Amino acid sequence: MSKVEIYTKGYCPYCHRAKALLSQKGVEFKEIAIDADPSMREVMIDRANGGYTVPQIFINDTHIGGCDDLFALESKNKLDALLAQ
Ligand SMILES: N[C@@H](CCC(=O)N[C@@H](CS)C(=O)NCC(=O)O)C(=O)O
Repeated sequence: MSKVEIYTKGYCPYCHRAKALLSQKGVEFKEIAIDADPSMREVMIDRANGGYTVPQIFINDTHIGGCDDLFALESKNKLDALLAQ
């Protein structure tokens, strides 16, 4: 099963949308709430090569991007293969 990590904030419609898609697919993910632990914001920005909006999503340590990027993979039928790795 793939390792899925998602950096989030509490009030973030894009985060909710991304998590809903993953949940709908039955994917387990690790959520890192950067508002609960601000030091994680720096970690997120570093791992996301400067990406500072939430969510930032990683599958098996590969940076996927944000919610729109996740849905773009889904619409190209590429997400399931990544999640199956
Ligand atoms: N296109 C981005 C939009 C993400 C976005 O705008 N997120 C908002 C929160 S919902 C954000 O991070 N705003 C800047 C901030 O909170 O510092 C995506 O699909 O993930």
